[in-house]
Amino acid sequence: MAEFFQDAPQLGNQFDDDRVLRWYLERALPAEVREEVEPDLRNLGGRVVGDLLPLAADAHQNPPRLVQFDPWGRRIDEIETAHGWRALDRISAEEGLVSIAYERRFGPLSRIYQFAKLYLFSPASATYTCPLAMTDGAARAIEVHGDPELQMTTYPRLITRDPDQFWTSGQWMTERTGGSDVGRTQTIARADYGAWYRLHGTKWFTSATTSQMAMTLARIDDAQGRSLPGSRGLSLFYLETRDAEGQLNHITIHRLKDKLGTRSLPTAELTLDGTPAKLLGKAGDGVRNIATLVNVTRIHNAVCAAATMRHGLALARDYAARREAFGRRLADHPLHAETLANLQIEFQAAFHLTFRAVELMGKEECGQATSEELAVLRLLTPLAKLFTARQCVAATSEVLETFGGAGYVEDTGLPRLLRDAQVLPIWEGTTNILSIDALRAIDRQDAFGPFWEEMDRRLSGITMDELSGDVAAVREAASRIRAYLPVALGEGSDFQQAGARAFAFSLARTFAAGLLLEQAQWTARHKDDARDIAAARRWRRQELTPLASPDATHRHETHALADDVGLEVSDSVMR
Ligand code: MFK
Repeated sequence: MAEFFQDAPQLGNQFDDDRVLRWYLERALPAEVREEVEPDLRNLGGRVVGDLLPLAADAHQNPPRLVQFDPWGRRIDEIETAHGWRALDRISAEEGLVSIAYERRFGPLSRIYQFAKLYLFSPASATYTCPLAMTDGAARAIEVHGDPELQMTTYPRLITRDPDQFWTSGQWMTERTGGSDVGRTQTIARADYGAWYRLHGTKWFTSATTSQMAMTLARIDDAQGRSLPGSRGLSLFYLETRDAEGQLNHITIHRLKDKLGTRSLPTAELTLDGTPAKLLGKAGDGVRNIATLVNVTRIHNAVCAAATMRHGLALARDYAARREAFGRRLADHPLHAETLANLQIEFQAAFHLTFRAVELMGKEECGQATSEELAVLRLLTPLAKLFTARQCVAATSEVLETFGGAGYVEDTGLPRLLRDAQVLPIWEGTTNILSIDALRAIDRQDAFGPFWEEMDRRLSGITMDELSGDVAAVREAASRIRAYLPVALGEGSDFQQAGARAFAFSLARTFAAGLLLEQAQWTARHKDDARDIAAARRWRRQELTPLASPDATHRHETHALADDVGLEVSDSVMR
C-alpha cells in the first residue's frame, strides 16, 4: 500500500475567495468607487498568496536581533531585522496602506478602502500591521494636534507611497509603572527651547522600535523640578529616534522583549536620556490627545482580529475539504461542519462590527459625521476592539483544533496564529480597560442614546417578513440592555466596574446582531442567497445579553472566590 501523506491547506486569491468582504463592499461602496478599488483589492488578494506570505515567512524565521556593541566595543544598539520585514515595509508604502486614508480620494469611503486592504494584508504581514497602525494613529494625531511645522515635515512622511520617503511611528506609552494606568508615567520633560523639551525616563514596551519617530507621554517639570501628579500632569510629545548623523537620539536600548507571539516585530525596553521631543497640543492634555492615536490603533486591532479569524477559517475550510477521516472528508462530518459554521458566524459578526466603526471613522475625519455619529464611534471603538480581540483568540484556538495534531506543530505555521492572536486583547488596552472605556464613553459623551437610536433605526430598516421574528428577538435584547443601563451606571464605581465586561459584550453582541440582519436582508435581495440569513439567525439565537447582576451577594462571593477566603454557607449561597 502506498504511503499516505496529507496535503497542506491551500489558499487562493484572498479577495476573490472572501465572499463576506466582497458583498459588504458591494453594499457599502457605490459602483463607481468599487470599479476603481476592486482591481487593486484583487491584486493585493493575489499578492498575499504570491509574494507576501513568503516574505512574512522570512520575517517569522528571522526574528529581530539587538546588537548592542560594534566589534570594537562601541555601544550601537542596532536592531537587525529580516529581509522579509524590510520588504513588507516598502510594500506597505507602495500599496498605500496608510496613505489611502489621508489621500481621501473617495471622501469618507477612503477608510473602507484602506481597511479592506489592511484586512487582506494582515495575515501575510508578519505583524507589520503593528507599525502601520501606530503610523496611522500618529498621522491622525499630527493632523489634529500637530503644529504647522510637523504637518509640513513629518506628516507627509507618514502618508507617502514612496518607500524611500516612508516613515513609520512608534507609540511609546507603557512604562514599568503600568500599561493600563498611564497616569503613573514617570518620564520627565525638561524645557529646552520653544516647544522643544528633553525627555528622561524608561519606556517598558516600545513596539516597532526601528521606526523613525514615536509619540510618547511625559510629565513636564516646572522651573523648580515639580510636576503635576496623575494623568493631568501628562503631555503628548513627538520625537525622532535618530539624530542628523543617524545615531540614536539619546536613547539606550536595553533588550528586546521575549514575547509569546508577534516575534517578528521588534519590541524593546529603552531609556530616554535627554532625547529632544516636541510638545504636541496643550501641556497637560497628553492622555486626551494620545486618545486620538489609540482610537485609530484600536480600530486597526479590530480589523486585524477579523482578518485573523477569516484567515484561520480559510485554512480550516480548505483542510476540511482535503482531509479524510472515517471514510469521508472532514467537511462531510456533521460535527466538523458545525464547528466551521460556528467559526464563520463569529467571523461575520466581528467583520461587520468592525467595518461599521470604520465607516464612522471615515465620516469623522472628513467632517461629515453628525454629533450622534461621533458619539456612536466613540462607543463602538472600544466595543469593536475588545469584542473582536477576545473572539479572535477563541476562534484561533478552535482553528488549530480543526487540524488535530498538525495544529499543534510549529512547522505547519498554525500555532503561531494562536500566539499572535493573544496579543490582540492585551495591547492598545485590555478587555477590562476597554470595557471601562465603553462606560466612560456612555458617561462622559452620552453615547448610549445615539447608539440605541442607530440600533433601532437599523432594525426598523429590516422589512423582510422572513426576518420579522429575528428583528423582534434583537429588539428584546436591546430592551434588556436599556433596562439595565441605570444599573450599569448607577451604583458607584466598584459596582459599575464588576459588570462592565458583561455589559460591553452585551452591547457588542446586540449591535452586531442588527448589522448581521441588515447584511442578511441585502444578501437575500441582491444575491438571492440565504447564507447571511442563516448567519444572522444563528447569531441572534445565541445569548446576546450575558448581563451580570453584581448584587451584594454576588460581590461578596466574588471577593471570597478571588481571594480564596472563607465564605459562610448562608441560605442565599445554597439557593
Ligand atoms: C507585540 C508587542 C506587544 C507586547 C504585548 C503588549 C504589551 C503591552 C503594550 C502596551 O502597553 S500597548 C499600550 C496600551 N495602553 C493603552 O491603550 C492605555 C490603556 N489605558 C487606558 O486607555 C485608560 O483608560 C486611560 C489611560 C485612558 C485612563 O487614564 P485616566 O487618566 O484614568 O483617564 P481619564 O481621566 O478618565 O481620561 C483622561 C481624558 O482622556 C478624559 O478627557 P476629559 O478630561 O476631557 O473628559 C477622557 O475622556 C479622555 N479619554 C480617555 N480615553 C479616551 C479618551 N478620549 C477619547 N477616547 C478615549 N479612548
